[in-house]
Amino acid sequence: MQAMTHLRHTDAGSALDVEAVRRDFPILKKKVRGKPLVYLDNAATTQKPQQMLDALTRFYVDTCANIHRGLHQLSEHATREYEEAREKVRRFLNAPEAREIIFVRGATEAVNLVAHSWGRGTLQPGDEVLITGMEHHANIVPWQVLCQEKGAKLRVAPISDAGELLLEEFEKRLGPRTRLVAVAHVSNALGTVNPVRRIVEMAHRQKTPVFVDGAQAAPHTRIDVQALDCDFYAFSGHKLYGPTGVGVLYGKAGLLERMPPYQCGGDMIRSVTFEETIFNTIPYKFEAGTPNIAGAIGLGAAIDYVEGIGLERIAAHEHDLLAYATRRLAEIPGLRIIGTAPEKAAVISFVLDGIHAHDIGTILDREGIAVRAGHHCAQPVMARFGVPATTRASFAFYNTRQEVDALVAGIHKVQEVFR
Ligand code: 7TS
Repeated sequence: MQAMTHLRHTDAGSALDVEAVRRDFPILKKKVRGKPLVYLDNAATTQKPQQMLDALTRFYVDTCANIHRGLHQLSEHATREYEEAREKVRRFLNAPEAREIIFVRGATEAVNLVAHSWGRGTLQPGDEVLITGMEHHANIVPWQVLCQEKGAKLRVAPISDAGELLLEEFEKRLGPRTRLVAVAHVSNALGTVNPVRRIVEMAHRQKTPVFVDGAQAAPHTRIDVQALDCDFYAFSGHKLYGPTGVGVLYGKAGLLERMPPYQCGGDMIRSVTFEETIFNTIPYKFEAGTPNIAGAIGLGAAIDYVEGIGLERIAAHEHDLLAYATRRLAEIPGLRIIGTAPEKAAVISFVLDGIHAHDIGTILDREGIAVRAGHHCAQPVMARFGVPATTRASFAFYNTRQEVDALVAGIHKVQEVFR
């Protein structure tokens, strides 16, 4: 596997050879505004390794065909690769069965699928859905709309000043009417890692299923849906070094089997007459129409790539970057980090005294540094901390301490402009 070349055996064990991995990402050679690109917007989307791009090209050049229908060789080949990708995702999540893996458009579609299919069939007036105060809009709005339609109530467990979920408050809101808990594994705006295993234990004591939004977790840490015992888990391919337009919903087979289809059309049917349609079995019941075949295959290649490097090695490198960047940023006068939970992924949101995040983002861009500035689709988080927006640097395994230094130098420039 290619990633063996990325391991540098040192006395301290095998560390990630960042310069070698960087060579796998063509875009990282790019100059932006005449400066080397410093890409620190990985929570929005990650860059793509050549190995993944090659898998996409190979599909379109060598095996392009529709799946699950043609008897011809190309179609059989494409079907096999698509189903192999499903198996790669199953292994990646340690899901018990491949039929529990549904290919969707991304984390957002996964939430909407569960809200429509599970939610419409299950929620009654007076029921409750419990979320946390650190959710991305994608894990708020579908539940809010569902609750409004059903006369149910959306409840929110608050977070601390450090950006941690207040577990006792969460537990207080978990009652006999709670039909579902929906929680981010990792917050995109704060970086907080939620104690999902404990949350699931609490919810299951009430027989309440748990949906985990893993959009920001899957790229950074090993996921084991059996160890977590969550009922649903969702993530997006494009944040995991894969293509845009593909993502995954894992659901326990028993739940998925009881859920009605989310969309109707080809592949999700077994037989149709004008009087009646018999639906296909899972996972196909939830994959109406021609799916993103190339996307799924690309996602499979991205998973191969990430696993070749090793999630433990990725987490260790990113943890080092986070610790270094936190220390360097904390030294800057007038800078406040928003989100200081002890358990964090490599995301740093910050505000600067007297300077709007958009100005910071614009000036950093002139230095070739890409960060996100705004509310990060988490407006309730901004409201909780009393800020209109933050600037967010989010790291991937190809980032370096030198890039953190470039960010720090860029922030000093921003402060000079506004002095
Ligand atoms: N959930 C979380 C926690 C996210 O961070 C995001 C996207 C989503 C869901 C939605 O993912 P999608 O792939 O379906 O769009 N977060 C971000 C972000 O932080 N900056 O840009 C997108």
